[in-house]
Amino acid sequence: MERYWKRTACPHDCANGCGWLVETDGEKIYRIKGDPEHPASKGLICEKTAHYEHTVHHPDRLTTPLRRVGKKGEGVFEAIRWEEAVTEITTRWKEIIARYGAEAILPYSYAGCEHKIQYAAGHVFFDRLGAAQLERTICAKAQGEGFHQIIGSTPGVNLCDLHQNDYIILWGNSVRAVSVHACKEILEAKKKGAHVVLIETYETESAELADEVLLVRPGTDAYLALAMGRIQQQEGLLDQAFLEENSIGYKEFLDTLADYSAEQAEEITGVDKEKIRSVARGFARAKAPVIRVGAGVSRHQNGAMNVRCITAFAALSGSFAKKNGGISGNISSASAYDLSLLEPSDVQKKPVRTINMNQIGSALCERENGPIMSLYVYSANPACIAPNQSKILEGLAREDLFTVVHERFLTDTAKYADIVLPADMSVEHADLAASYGNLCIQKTEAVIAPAGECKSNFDTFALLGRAMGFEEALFQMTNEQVQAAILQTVTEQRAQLAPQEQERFEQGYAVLLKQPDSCAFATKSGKIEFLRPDLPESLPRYVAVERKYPLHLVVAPHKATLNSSFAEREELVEKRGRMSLLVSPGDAQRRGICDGAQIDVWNDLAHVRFYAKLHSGVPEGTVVAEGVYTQAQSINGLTVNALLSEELTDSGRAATLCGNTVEMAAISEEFTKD
Ligand SMILES: Nc1nc2c(c(=O)[nH]1)N[C@H]1C(S)=C(S)[C@@H](COP(=O)(O)OP(=O)(O)OC[C@H]3O[C@@H](n4cnc5c(=O)[nH]c(N)nc54)[C@H](O)[C@@H]3O)O[C@H]1N2
Ligand SMILES: Nc1nc2c(c(=O)[nH]1)N[C@H]1C(S)=C(S)[C@@H](COP(=O)(O)OP(=O)(O)OC[C@H]3O[C@@H](n4cnc5c(=O)[nH]c(N)nc54)[C@H](O)[C@@H]3O)O[C@H]1N2
Ligand SMILES: [Mo]
Repeated sequence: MERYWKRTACPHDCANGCGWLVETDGEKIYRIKGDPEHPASKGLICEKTAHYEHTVHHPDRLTTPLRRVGKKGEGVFEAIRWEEAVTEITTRWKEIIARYGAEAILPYSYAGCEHKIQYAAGHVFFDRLGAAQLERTICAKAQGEGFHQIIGSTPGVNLCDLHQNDYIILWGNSVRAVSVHACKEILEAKKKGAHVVLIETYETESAELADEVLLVRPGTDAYLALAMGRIQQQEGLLDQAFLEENSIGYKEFLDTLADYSAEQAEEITGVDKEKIRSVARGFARAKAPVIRVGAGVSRHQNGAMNVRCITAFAALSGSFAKKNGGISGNISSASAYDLSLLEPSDVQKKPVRTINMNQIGSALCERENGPIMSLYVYSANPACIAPNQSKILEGLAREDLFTVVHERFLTDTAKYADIVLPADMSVEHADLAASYGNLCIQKTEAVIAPAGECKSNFDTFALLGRAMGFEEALFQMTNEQVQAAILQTVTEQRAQLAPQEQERFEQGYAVLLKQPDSCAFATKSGKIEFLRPDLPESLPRYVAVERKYPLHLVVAPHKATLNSSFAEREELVEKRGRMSLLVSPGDAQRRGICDGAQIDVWNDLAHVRFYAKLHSGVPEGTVVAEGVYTQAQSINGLTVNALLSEELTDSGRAATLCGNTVEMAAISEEFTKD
């Protein structure tokens, strides 16, 4: 059959939102390449998706519904028909609703597919069912809150514009792992003389891009930011005119800066005070300064405050008014779509209980306030990615918990399911792509038919809705019809596109929305709000966090995989290597730990075994776990997530993934250096 290229977009949870061209004959995908006409990704794609045809046509893909015949977690299933699966699910749910009420049913989903229709596909269904609600805050909610408290929803700098900057701070952003495009933009900026600073907890690969590397004690960034503000204040580097015109409460804020000093900053953050002075000066004097803020700094007990303080620092020298200046990290093109069709309309008929997705382990194990009797997981893999893994596994193993998992592969979570439903992939359905690293939007359509009996999230909820007897029009629709219905409302952002751009969007090209003026702050006052008397913390300040164990555990993304996704791809998993903990040589030596040896790592939650990987770029007192591993890839059945607590951030009720502490020891009898 004749092969041709079709335009589509990467569906993964990643700020880049790359454009793809896929080679197909209408039945199979043969090759994937970057779409050179995508305004942000400009023809580049990452190593994970370069051979996405291997994921789409992987022999391990789930292609039929399954019923569990083995023990929970064992992964032994028999194939069943969709009708049987749907009957079993709806029968069990009706029984549970009659006995415990609908709030005993809990959906669990995140951004396995970032595209807007599949992401939100279950919201109306579970609202209609009256199920418990899930707070979807595992990722960057505290980061968002931190920005929101000072600059509102002002969209920041596009990743694809970083080539314009002459001073770039990568603040807790593992750009080499998570964004090939930003790297290219930064390299282009460097060719024109840009200065790049990396502020990190350890020397990531991104250090190769940096002229200066500042390694901080995790969670102390707010102090660093405010001390740099103090230095600018003392050295006359503040942009008073900008602050006067564009902010409120800056005088009150400046009054508090006397509490911060470079000397004390060195003590608290561990960064040399001369380096701190140099960055404070360099950022203020630059013509086009920008700070790319990653989510890592916000994944702490003081996480939203860290982001608020970094943003306050960016404001003091007027960076927002400079060329492509200010903050990058607060941008999203999702609001170009009116997604109200996929959101419950009458904001909850009666209030239902809410479960925070970071506390799923406790929620499943807790019985007193009415137990969760059924869990429906889609586009997520909680057994691997959520905090407090031991508790989650204990909950998932409950014999009386009816678990349904809609998945592409038999993940660790799916192994605990009573019923598994096969999910299709983005090249097999229509959807709407948006990004959280640039302002691109793109309409996608099915390139090939779904594998086997796979169904999209939306089609599955429509089927379940009809089977439950729900009569709403939404449950009678298909992906294509939902896409068309959403696009009928031309939002303000899409209306601003030039006619030829609107045409290109209709034809499936990615288009870039208009970037608003960087000083049109989307706050109540229209200005940067240093002073917020309505918040518990009225001004940005450093909040210290108590630590129990001597080593600070940081989790970080790995470039070869994406959270627990891509575990099916052996070549990527191999590149990543075995489950290791990056340890400073000093901390290792003090505990008699050799490079490559197995170690026991623990805190109040669990004992997890790792291979020690000595790394001179990890400061003493910090240990790092890159990547998300599966149980089969682990040594003792647990991964780093067993050491992460369910504690939530200061604002945003997000995960404190980087705010945990541990101790470690060598395992002498099982010394396995190789
Ligand atoms: N290859 C790959 N790409 C990915 C992902 C992946 O797993 N792999 N995950 C995707 C997802 S879901 C997301 S949300 C994004 C995340 O992308 P980013 O926002 O860039 O990454 P983070 O996970 O926030 O982690 C970035 C860095 O934060 C640092 N960090 C942690 N705590 C602190 C701190 O207190 N101070 C400072 N200065 N730094 C700190 C960590 O050391 C880490 O290197 O990437 C997406 N892209
Ligand atoms: N240790 C550690 N833990 C982490 C992180 C970390 O860096 N380190 N990162 C954290 C972050 S930032 C995030 S956002 C979360 C992410 O956590 P999750 O959102 O759970 O992300 P994934 O692990 O990628 O799992 C997504 C699952 O969705 C499935 N999927 C993909 N597309 C579809 C679809 O269209 N339909 C259905 N039904 N399923 C689909 C995939 O096969 C995959 O198994 O993890 C967090 N946990
Ligand atoms: Mo995330």
